[in-house]
Amino acid sequence: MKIKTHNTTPYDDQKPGTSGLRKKVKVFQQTHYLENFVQSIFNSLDDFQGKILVLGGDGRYFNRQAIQTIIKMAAANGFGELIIGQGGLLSTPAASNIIRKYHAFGGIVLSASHNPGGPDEDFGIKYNVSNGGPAPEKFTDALYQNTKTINSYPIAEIDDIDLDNVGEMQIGGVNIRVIDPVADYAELMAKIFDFDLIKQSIAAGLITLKFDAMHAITGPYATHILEDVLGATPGSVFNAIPLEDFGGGHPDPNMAHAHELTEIMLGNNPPTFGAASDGDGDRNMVMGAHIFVTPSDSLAIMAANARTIPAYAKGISGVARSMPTSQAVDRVADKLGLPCYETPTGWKFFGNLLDAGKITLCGEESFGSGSNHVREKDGLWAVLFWLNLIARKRQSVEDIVHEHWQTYGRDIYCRHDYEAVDSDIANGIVEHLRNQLSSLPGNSWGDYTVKYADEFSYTDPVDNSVSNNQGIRIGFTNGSRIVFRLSGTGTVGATLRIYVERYERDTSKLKQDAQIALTELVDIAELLCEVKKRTGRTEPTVIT
Ligand code: VG1
Ligand code: CO
Repeated sequence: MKIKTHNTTPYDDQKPGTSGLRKKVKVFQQTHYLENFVQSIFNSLDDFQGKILVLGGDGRYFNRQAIQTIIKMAAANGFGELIIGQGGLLSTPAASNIIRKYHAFGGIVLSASHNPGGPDEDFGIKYNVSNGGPAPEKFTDALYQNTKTINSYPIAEIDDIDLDNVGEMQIGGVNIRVIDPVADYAELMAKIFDFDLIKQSIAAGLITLKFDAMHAITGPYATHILEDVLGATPGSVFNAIPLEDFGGGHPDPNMAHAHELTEIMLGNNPPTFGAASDGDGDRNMVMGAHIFVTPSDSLAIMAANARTIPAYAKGISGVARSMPTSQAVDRVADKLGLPCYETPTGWKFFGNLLDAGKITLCGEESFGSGSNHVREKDGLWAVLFWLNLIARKRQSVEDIVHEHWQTYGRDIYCRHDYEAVDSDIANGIVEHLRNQLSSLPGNSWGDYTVKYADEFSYTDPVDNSVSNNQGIRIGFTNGSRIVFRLSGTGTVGATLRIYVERYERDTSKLKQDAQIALTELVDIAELLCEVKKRTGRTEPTVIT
């Protein structure tokens, strides 16, 4: 195998965000841009010679080309074996599973997740470590330092690899395996859930379902598992063919972007269950007939009912949620006597807790939930969890949610996103909030009196690493909260996220409309952050 070394110069914008490096495709297409980042990953690793690297992506535009480059660089850097999803495809949770199952050294996942795809849209790249999870901050910080000094990279001068056929080949001492992206994942799901029971419930008509794959990676996974294995009517999975531009849409499973599913579920004669997933398959939206389940409630309901699922029948060790996620799961943990951890946003912070066995389930308000079965959030896993739960309880989604609220009270929740805000204005908003923190406690607006106001920082209970500046929290004496933070996954300007929640214990008021119930808090949020005033906008870009 002939190896060529290219000289290069650093780019100054390769700092990984919440979930890897995400940029416009055009940025990645600059000379040596992708190569610099990939080589900086390899330069941050020790002792990987001869070991296994997993490669796959969500199939968006530039995926195929990037994979070929990475194969040649991984071979030149000395990896012994590459395991690649057929067509260069692997959902994020499937990649995590493959890394774990085949004891790989790590994996590179190509995805910009819920961001749009296409020549003028987004691409992304992320490194996952040997536990199958996103590399921790310690690694991404070192990687960023390496991107600033990189001056060369080696690349193998070999032909492009045929990724369309499953098989194995040896190229210059490197073993290259192209595998079915779905098989290992489907096998894992069958071990976790009661497939026979779900199958019976579908056959008996207790469960009818629609799954919107949003022209993204879960199409083949969901079609195989839900239709072929579990017997859902053909066509239950729609938008099932992955497209490089996701059909022009945002592959983001919320009511704004998964509007086809939303119309079905809120319309006439809906099926009993509806779900959607995102670009790379790690997010999920769960709906029932005429009801949307907030991701924070979904996590709480899963925690409360974990014992109904075969893999968690013996109970769970603990739970975790990201800081802006509602406190619904905390109430379940409290009642069940389970430890509950509050982490910064991003799945990488759950890895240590899962590895140490401190938690079994975890989730985020951003339509992500998962368990110790892999080290990424997992969209289809959440869907199967709900199907298994419905089949066991023989109740509708609506009844399950309402019963949960009756027991625990309801954390009424919503998130307002202001996207593509001028970065200086966004930083000004954060600075303005920061300056108010010390004077806020004690201030009142109507029923809302500030109990605490701080900037979240996290000390990992396993390795004691500290992560500062993880968002601004304003807590009120009645248990309500407002959280502000800037997104770390956007590619244009800055995105301000405002998370609002209010706890309702009065059983006669549980079914209120969230937007109405949160009006006052949303007004207080504006008073504090002045996003409308400072940007001239009249409403958020997206409300979820
Ligand atoms: C967003 C979400 C966060 C999630 C991250 C990656 O990050 O808020 O909860 O972990 O996306 O999800 P941010 O920094 O933009 O708020 V995925 O499905 O895009 O990999
Ligand atoms: Co995703």
